[in-house]
Amino acid sequence: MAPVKVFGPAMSTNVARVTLCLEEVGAEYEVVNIDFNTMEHKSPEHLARNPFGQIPAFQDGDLLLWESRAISKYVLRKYKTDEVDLLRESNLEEAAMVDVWTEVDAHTYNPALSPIVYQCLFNPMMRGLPTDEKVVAESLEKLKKVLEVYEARLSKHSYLAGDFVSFADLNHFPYTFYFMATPHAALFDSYPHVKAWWDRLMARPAVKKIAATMVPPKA
Ligand SMILES: N[C@@H](CCC(=O)N[C@@H](CS)C(=O)NCC(=O)O)C(=O)O
Repeated sequence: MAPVKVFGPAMSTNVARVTLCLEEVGAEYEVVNIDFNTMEHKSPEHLARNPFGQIPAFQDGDLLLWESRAISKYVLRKYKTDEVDLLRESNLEEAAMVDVWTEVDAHTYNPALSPIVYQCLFNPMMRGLPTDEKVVAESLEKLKKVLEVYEARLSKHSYLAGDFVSFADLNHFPYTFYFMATPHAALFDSYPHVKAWWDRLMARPAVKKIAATMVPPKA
């Protein structure tokens, strides 16, 4: 059977979310680069894959999907085994906790952390824009409050949804990976349980493999 295809640059955070899930389940896949410089993401071919002209897009035979979290969940359901079950859908309560912390990543953690990544890394290194230190300072204050909640949670459980690694943890990988390349990475040292959780995630073979494809621009 032809491998599934992920469309988009491998270093993109939303692409990395999908490829990490594919690695975790051991699926065969191909990453097809989409060139933003030539506006390939707005080409008719790509708009047929994602009508919003964004990456990632995903193809499995006749099935075309977009939205990185929806694609990832498709992957985790399709390739689920007794050994690799990252959504925990056979257990109502565990699945609900996976959903809770997946939502926390999307709506609370990421909005606090990602502006720091944009200001310290993506804007200066990829767009030639200066770092807005006011945005960074405000975001750091927001992030500290979020990390206090994470510290309390992770002092009771080894992973966010419970004592098992899940999609909720994996979702945190792409932006946190880039955050660790900013001058503010040491912030995590103040939250020992969060730091230990992050180190556990980074030690996963699938995470190491995807991290190697991301290569953060030097701050
Ligand atoms: N919610 C979407 C966000 C996708 C997204 O924002 N992709 C960006 C790159 S990371 C993009 O394609 N930007 C180009 C554009 O919006 O025109 C997902 O998770 O897949």
